[in-house]
Amino acid sequence: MAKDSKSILVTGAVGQIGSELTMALRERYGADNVVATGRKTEPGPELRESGPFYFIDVTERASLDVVVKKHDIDTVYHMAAILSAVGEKKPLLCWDVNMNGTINVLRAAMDFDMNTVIIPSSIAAFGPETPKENTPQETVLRPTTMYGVTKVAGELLCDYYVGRFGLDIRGLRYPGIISSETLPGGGTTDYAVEIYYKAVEEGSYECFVREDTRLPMMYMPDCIKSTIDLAEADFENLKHHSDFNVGSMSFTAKELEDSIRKHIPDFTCTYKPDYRQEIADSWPSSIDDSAAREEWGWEPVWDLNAMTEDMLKKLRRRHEEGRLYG
Ligand code: AKB
Repeated sequence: MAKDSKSILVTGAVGQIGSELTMALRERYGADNVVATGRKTEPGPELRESGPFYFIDVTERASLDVVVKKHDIDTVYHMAAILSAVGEKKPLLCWDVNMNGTINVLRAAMDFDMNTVIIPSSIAAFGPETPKENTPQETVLRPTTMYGVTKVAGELLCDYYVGRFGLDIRGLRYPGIISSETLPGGGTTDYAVEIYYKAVEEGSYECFVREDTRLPMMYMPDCIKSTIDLAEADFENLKHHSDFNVGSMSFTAKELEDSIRKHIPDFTCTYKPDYRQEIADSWPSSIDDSAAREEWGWEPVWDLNAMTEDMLKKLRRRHEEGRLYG
């Protein structure tokens, strides 16, 4: 993204990643230059009061255009999406929001001559036939979830827009994202966030995947860093565009439980897999992110133990202040 970029729009700004990304972008580019948007959920006071906020529906092009025109938007971070677990309950909604939302953002970017569009993908683009360990950048993309189908189609659509129309689009395949500010909504990797909240609140957690489930994960500060680093990379250096693998850490649910127990010795976790187990089993265990490292210098900072210490410190403070859930 051009460093002199003047007006940024974030869709899905009330969500788990969008809420922290918006605040990081406001800090970096100036609060008035970062327009936050959400569909229905009320933003918290920090998001609402620190800069412009609008309710829009990304599936309705007109509602997007109003804000783009009003703020002369030149960069979009398109974070609005239906995630994997809700996507399996409501596949048509998932298709509608993820595909029509994406094409609307791309068309607006063309029509309003924008500089840059960031559209995240996910490890959900992979499927059971993909190599599980150290999953390569270029590999089999045959997901078995609707969310995954929309992520593969979205990557292809974005790369098509880059090649056909010369639009500057960038995207990363996020692993499960763990954070302490806004709860995730409707993903398969949500257990890796919920476990911390329940550990602090109740000292126990019932996990919806098996204890040996190993998935790639990332702590929010690295997620924000990867997103902004990619957005600011020189376009000329990028051979890939919409589908960068980004790795950080991989651990089993049991290893996560053990890392929490180092700080809360009485913490107990039981395992009761539900329909999300099959989704988790279809995804990689670890990711080869050498393309991201080579093309834009990606390097994660956080590991499991450092993340656990930080998460528990933050959530304990919030719990003491009586606002664990915001
Ligand atoms: C989900 O679990 O659906 C998301 C993802 C890995 O994209 N967190």
